Amino acid sequence: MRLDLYVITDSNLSRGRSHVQVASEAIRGGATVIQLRDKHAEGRDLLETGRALRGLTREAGVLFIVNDRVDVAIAVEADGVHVGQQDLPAAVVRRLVGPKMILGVSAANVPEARQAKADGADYLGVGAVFATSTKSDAGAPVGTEILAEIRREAGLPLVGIGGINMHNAAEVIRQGADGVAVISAVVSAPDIAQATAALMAIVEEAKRQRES
Ligand code: TZP
Ligand code: MG
Repeated sequence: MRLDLYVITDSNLSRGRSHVQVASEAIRGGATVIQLRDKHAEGRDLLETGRALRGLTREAGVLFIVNDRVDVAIAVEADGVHVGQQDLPAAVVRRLVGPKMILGVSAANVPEARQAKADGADYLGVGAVFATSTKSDAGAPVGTEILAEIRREAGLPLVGIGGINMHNAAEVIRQGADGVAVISAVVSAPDIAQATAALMAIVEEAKRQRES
């Protein structure tokens, strides 16, 4: 599971570009994971979009995760599904999707991370690391130090999420994240592929430094 640069689509922040356009540009720029996230789409539209993204990601060898919608994730044969603390409980989702599908869970602290692991999570999305206006209920920023703590305590791969951009992504990696998950830094950029590639270069360089 290569979590290095996890791009989450959001059609409200994409300057009119569709999920498919955003995803294909992000893939071109080197994203390693694409997550389909749409809080407003009707099931039928989401299914159609999910099928299109499944095709694109499969062709590119990029992981494809569906946010919240377990039913859509199963129907389009996504690689995984991601749930937050207010969605269906991770243990229930694990039973629904079976042992093979990747299960991602959002965690803001050590108890949530431990519970997610016990419930069968494969990776964690930890945040919001920094302040963000993208998600209105993201809560107070948790900062970067918690990343190392959660990694130690839960022992699961993790991505930092929330307010991550070119200026702070390296710090997230230095603190022990396996990757960064972003919406606005990529999806709202004038050139999505270029923004993805620039962020990817920062993540890779921070990983090299961490390992040397
Ligand atoms: N979960 C926690 S913060 C967040 C989500 C979905 C929003 C991330 O968006 P951005 O624009 O990268 O801050
Ligand atoms: Mg959710």
